[in-house]
Amino acid sequence: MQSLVLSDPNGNLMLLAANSRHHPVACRFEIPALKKVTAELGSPAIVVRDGAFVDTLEPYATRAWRIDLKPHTGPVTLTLLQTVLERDLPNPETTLPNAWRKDRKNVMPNASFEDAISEGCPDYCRISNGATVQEGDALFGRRCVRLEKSAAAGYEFMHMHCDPQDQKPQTYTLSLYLKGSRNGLNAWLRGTQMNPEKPYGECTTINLTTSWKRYSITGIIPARVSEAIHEIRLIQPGTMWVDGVQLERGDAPTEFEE
Ligand SMILES: [Ca+2]
Repeated sequence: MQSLVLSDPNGNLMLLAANSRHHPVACRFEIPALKKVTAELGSPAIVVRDGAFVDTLEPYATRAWRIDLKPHTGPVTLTLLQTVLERDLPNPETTLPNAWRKDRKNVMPNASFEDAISEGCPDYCRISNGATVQEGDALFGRRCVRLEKSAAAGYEFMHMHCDPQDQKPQTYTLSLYLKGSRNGLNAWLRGTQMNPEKPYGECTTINLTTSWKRYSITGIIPARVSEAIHEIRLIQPGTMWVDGVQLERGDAPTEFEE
């Protein structure tokens, strides 16, 4: 929270407050001589009690309050008490450099799409308009990603960002579980920085089934790679579900770890 009191030449006071972070903050403003607070911007009616008032500022909220003080002598202090509402804090994985979990077998963050700070979009991923996070019917945890392609041209996709920062080129295997709305539905899996000398990186075409099945590709990811995109595309009209993505060292997928 940032807060500031301004005054004009006539002594009128304005209290400004801004929440510069992505979580809500419950605030208590204590000003001993406080008589009245009038909201000028972005706040409901404020009740002053015992020289203090409270408000909860949503992420990136701004407030402006006109302040009236009782007669007083000497300087007046403003005390701002803040409580971060932790239930809304994002998963710390969202601040991973290079989106790489270097100490884990599965270096891919948010590997089963349980975290979605922006509603409908899994953290660390970029998705096309036909893709969304689905609540329920997941293979791991509560959520999976659903891609729905209409009969129109083009394709639906999800890009998963993860840049391994190994000192030397390293063999990795990318695996994930997929399910289709019909047997034979076509999908395409690739790693743009996996065997990057290939035109599309390492890739494979997949014929989906209507039950969850695991698919994988293996290749060498260069040292200290950047902009490594791991992509799954739905090429034909239909629906595809995705869960349990794993990027791990070695040339074969091992048991999935969240
Ligand atoms: Ca999941």
